[in-house]
Amino acid sequence: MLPDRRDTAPQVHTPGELGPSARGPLAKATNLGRRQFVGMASAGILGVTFAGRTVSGLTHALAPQDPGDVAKQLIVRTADPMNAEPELADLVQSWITPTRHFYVRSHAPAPELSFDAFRLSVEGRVRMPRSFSMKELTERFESVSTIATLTCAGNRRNEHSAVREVSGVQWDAGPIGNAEWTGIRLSDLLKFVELGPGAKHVWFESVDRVKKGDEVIPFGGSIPIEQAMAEESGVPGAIVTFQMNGKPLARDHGFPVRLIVPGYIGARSVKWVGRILVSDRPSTNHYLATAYKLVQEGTDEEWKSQPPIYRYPINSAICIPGDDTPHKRGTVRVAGYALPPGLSDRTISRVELSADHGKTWHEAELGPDDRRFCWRLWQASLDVTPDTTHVIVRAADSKGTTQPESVPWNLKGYLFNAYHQVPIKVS
Ligand SMILES: Nc1nc2c(c(=O)[nH]1)N[C@H]1C(S)=C(S)[C@@H](COP(=O)(O)O)O[C@H]1N2
Ligand SMILES: [Mo]
Repeated sequence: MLPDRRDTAPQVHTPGELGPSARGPLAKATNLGRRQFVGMASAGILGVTFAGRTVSGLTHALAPQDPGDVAKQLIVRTADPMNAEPELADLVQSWITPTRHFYVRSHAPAPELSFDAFRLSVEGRVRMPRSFSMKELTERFESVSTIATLTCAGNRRNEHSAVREVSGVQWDAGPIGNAEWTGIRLSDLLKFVELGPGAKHVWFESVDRVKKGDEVIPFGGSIPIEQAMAEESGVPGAIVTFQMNGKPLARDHGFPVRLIVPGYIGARSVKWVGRILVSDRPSTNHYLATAYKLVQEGTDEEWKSQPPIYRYPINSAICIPGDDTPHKRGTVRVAGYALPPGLSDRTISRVELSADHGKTWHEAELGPDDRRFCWRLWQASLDVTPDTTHVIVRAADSKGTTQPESVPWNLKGYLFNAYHQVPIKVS
């Protein structure tokens, strides 16, 4: 079978939409000057308003006056389906990412669902398969809140593309965000229906409809049962989530219900989940069985033999400075984020910067919020000279794991986590 090229299909934006000096849809947000952003906003490219939903969940609740509405401030990479990321300088203004600056990554248009009518079924290798209304889910089980970073496996794909063109949404370093997620433990739901023999993987299936050639399939995936049942220091392995940052999920983020799997790539956090199926094997859904793998050539053999990506690796990015304004010799304020690998025993313990092509490294000041499964913000006053052409960042975690200096190219442009660098002009 041929590998899926669905999320590598040509994008709807024409180069002109991003402005004359941008390199078409591949242009890095950081290359766009302030004036251009304002221009884009007035042209409707930024500041796009997405309709959120209230818990009443009325499908007609689309008007901007609805309380759940979220006015997004994002750079739209593709509008249909919606794929958008924040300007990097906006991304690191706060440890909790406000929903308006939280990226959206959707493979198909967001379905319009009613809170009152929606049902989630739990079936497969369970003793009491059944479906739940949203009211039952929210009222019958204990409510839990967890802060966790969600990151797309395609974060920084544009850097893979700089080596050798990778098709797909040309993400800069913005499809990542740290939010508070409120819902119920997946483990509580599974305990309620009682796991049967051979329960090894938990599949999630969305009610969205992704066009794939002649077929229409739901987005889906699965996680191992150990992850579904895990709970470490109060962080559940997976949360059946209704709220983001204290508000009902916006439609683009999965209203009325999605999964959040702390430590796993964003693709495993299935939005608009309508079916949970317990199985003795990993999901056969395209997005688990075929996509989201690291392959070089893309032969049938390679797609089959590679394992699905579950956890994300350590990463970091410079978000400020994010434009090409020239700096004077002296100190420059540099800021960004660092993400520990998606493992329960890791946090970020060191972030280093270089302004001299990696000859010397300067330690950045780490932000106070230091939590497992969460990014850490950092900043520094870095000395720059006229010899400085780039600022480079690299992070290390609490077990001494560091970022690789470079990473092998892969066909889909996933998990780019080499040292991040931004160009800087010093006069
Ligand atoms: N149903 C559904 N769930 C989905 C997706 C999707 O396209 N459809 N995209 C996934 C991917 S690739 C990512 S990175 C995250 C993005 O979540 P967000 O849009 O809320 O930021 O959702 C995941 N869940
Ligand atoms: Mo993703």
